[in-house]
Amino acid sequence: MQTKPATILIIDDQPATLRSLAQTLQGAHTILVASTGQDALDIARSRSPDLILLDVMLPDISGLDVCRILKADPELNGIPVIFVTARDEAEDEAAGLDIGAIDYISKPFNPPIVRARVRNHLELKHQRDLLERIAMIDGLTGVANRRCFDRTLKNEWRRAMRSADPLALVLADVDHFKAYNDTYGHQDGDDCLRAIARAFEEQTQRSSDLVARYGGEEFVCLLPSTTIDGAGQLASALCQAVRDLAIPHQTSSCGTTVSVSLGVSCVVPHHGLTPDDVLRHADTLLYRAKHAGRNQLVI
Ligand code: GH3
Ligand code: MG
Ligand code: MG
Ligand code: MG
Repeated sequence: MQTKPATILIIDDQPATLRSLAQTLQGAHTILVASTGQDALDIARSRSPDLILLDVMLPDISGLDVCRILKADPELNGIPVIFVTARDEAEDEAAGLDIGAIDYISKPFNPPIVRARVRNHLELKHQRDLLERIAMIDGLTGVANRRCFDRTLKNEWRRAMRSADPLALVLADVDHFKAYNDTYGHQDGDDCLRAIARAFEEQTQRSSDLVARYGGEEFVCLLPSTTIDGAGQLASALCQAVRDLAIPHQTSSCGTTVSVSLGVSCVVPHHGLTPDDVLRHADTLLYRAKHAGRNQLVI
């Protein structure tokens, strides 16, 4: 069942219909209302509702076009749209469902049926959101996984390109981790990765920073709006935080405890450069840190 209260956006140009729909659904939900297509789109963008009830005939943009715009927007197309309309011909309903609406309710509507359909669609949305969150988390360490990192990098890249802000990356690889597993066993190896992930999360302070497990014993920190100096300071803190864990590693060539090597890269994204270029650069620097003796960072 639905756990947290849902936010529902109701769009209709008739004040009486808006009122009766809001009354039908009030109680367990936060209700937002709009009477034009443009307002609806603005509110959808700023409030990301869990569900949209959409009239077809509106004074500015038709409800069908509002739905098309929502479904074409990668950040909004996950919001289920239910048409609530006086246009009750079969072809109208088919057209609405064809452009991506999840359901179609004819006016005059029956309040208990509206409530039941809304409840069912909210429950499905809740389950989908849950699955999506699980699909973004690394099962071993609980930090973001590679899929989440790739997606966030793409979004942050676009954002940084628009704002001409620097975007920094820190790539970290555990030193002599094969030897660690061979000496202490895979179970301790897993514990070690969990401890490093936790330490990295503790060091990254900004809500926009992302720590992800990039691969086996590699982690990556994505740092939006961060200069190379800022990223270097964080990388240095990460390196120290792993030393401070003081996890014994007797078969390491670069100390007696577990350590990491890091590559730090920072760019202001522009055309002609791709996220892969920055990752490759960080990887090259990480490789240099390994060759320079490990347990250190290279910028
Ligand atoms: P280097 O200092 O050059 O990075 O040496 P390394 O031994 O860390 O590098 P290598 O790539 O040879 O070995 C990586 C090791 O990480 C091998 C692999 O078994 C281990 N590893 C990868 N994923 C996991 C995991 O999920 N759990 C455990 N316990 N070990 C893992
Ligand atoms: Mg209307
Ligand atoms: Mg590695
Ligand atoms: Mg390694």
